[in-house]
Amino acid sequence: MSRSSCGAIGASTQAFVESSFHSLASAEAATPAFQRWLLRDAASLEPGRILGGLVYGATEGNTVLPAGLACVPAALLLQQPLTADVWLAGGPVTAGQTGCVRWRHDDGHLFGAVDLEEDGSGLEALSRRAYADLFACLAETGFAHLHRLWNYLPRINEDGGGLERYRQFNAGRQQAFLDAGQAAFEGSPAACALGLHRGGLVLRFLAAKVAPQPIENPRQTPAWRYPADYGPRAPTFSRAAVVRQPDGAKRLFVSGTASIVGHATVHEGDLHAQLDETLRNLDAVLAEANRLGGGGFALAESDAVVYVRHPADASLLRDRLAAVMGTDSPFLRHAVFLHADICRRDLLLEIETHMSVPDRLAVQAASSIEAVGTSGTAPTPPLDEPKR
Ligand code: 3EB
Repeated sequence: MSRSSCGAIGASTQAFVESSFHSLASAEAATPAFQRWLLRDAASLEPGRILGGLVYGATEGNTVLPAGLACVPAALLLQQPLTADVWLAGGPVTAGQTGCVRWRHDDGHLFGAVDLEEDGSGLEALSRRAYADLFACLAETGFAHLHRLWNYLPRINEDGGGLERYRQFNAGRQQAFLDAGQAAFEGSPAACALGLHRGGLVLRFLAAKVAPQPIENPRQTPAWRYPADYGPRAPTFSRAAVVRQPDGAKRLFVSGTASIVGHATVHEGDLHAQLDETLRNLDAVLAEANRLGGGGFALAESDAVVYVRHPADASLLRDRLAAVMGTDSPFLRHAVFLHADICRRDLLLEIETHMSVPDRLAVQAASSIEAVGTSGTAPTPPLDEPKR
């Protein structure tokens, strides 16, 4: 099992304290935040501010990434600049490696990355091994709860010797969850799974010490309950996860969402109708997250990734999203469009998104205990300034 270098996650086998934040101004609230940045701005952050994150459009070799950031090696569409979802550190960062998993954590969060080339053992075995190491990493570091997983693999819709490669991946992933005694069905983490045209098996993940609240979509069969028509083992993910942080932030991670109603693909071959159905699914999952998670999440204010099977479709998708969401909405200004295969042949696009909002209940509780204290205003998300 060889490792393809992709990203700058700490690679030592021994854990070590990488930074101590001695020069971090106290005015910069220590609230760890997951924010979307232009890579060129993220690259000017002080070393040590970054816990982890994803760089969309970066590939091994084309960019030197700041420590902690890992690439998503897909082509950016629509001439977009390199963009990153950056997890800022809330304190000193410790980095290490467990098996094939490179990881970094502060007190509250762990970001991990796996990049594996296929070695002839088959994608099912490779996926099972990658996830076994991922769970070993969580056990070793004490970050018990997976909040979000990004899964990327090449030729996702191709046959892998009697079984579609996505289905092989699903088999290995689910088995690893079962092997590790992790929730493989109800309560599984938010995730996405896409086929990229570069890289091997690529996993990125966020884990923490607090449990996420899993969210399902009332319009869709839970993926972990998909019938065997979609493969011998079901995919292992929930439609979304809400996370209440002790620091008073509330986060929503919405899994990859596509034109699926119940468990069936709808609007085969119709790009506009697939987008509209995807938006209905996103609205439904946001409504469910608001109902179960205390409210405050708005799709038009979230940071999305739009995966597009045929690059020529990207501008149509952007125009339609602009009409629905507003050209000046944060959604439109921040959305990243990537070239990727969706995990069902008949799907033309998939959208995932996330956002952070103040947790009103936690903020009220904190202010009733302590009327004084540091300014709790979170830094403005960096992409709100420049017009794109
Ligand atoms: C779907 O709804 C579309 O296998 O982790 C979306 C999100 C999809 C996550 C995964 C797959 C995954 O079934 C595909």
